Amino acid sequence: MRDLRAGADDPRRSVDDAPFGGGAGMVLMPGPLFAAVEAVEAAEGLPRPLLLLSPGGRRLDQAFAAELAAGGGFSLLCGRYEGVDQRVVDHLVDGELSVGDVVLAGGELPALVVVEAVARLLPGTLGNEASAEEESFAGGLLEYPQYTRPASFRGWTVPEVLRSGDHGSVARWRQVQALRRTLERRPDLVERRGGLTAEEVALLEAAGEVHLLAQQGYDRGPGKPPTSPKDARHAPD
Ligand code: 21W
Repeated sequence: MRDLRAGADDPRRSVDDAPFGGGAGMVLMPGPLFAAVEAVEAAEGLPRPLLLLSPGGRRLDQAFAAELAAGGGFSLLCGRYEGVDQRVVDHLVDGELSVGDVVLAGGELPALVVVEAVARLLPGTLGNEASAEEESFAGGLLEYPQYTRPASFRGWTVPEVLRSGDHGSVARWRQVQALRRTLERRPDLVERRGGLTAEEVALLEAAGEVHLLAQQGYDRGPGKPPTSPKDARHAPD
């Protein structure tokens, strides 16, 4: 924690000023930001990369969180107001990171998002070894729906298969649900992992999801090689 104003060089201890060229809002001045970062660097060392939270940065995703967790550390710098002087971007930080296409008032909450995403991947944190493992099994798909007691709540019942004790059927049902949800809500995630495998297409067909498969372009029928909606869309051309 550093007081930005400690690096101000005027009697008013200014850390921001109006943009050159005009326009609304204030811009964080380079002097106080360089001074704060260099003070930390000198006092305790500054783990790199130093990343600026910025709406124009690379979008944070799980793969980048995993990279940061596997690395030797990192540091975060947040802007406020309308942003920071471009010389901070060009000559002080190593990269820029955004948490998504939504406009916030500053980088503090995005920084906490980065810290939490990375922290839960570190060994021995939050007792989440099992859930991290389960996530990697899920292989880039959305999660299947979960239920706990009671088996009936206000007349809404838990799917029978989950109470059957048949672990194979439970696993298949969950995989079908995860595939269904992902195809419906986030087909981009399915594409990113290279489309559906022949086994996954067969599983969805066996579950009666032919309409969903056809709608998503997976309508070649069983016995064909792994396919993707992109291939199928281009097929009629
Ligand atoms: C919001 C800063 C808008 C700058 C001309 C040129 C950090 C953030 C932020 C903020 C602007 C992140 C301008 C998702 C976010 C953040 C504050 C626009 C004005 N005019 N991820 N530049 N969303 N936001 N700059 O808002 O600092 S990571």
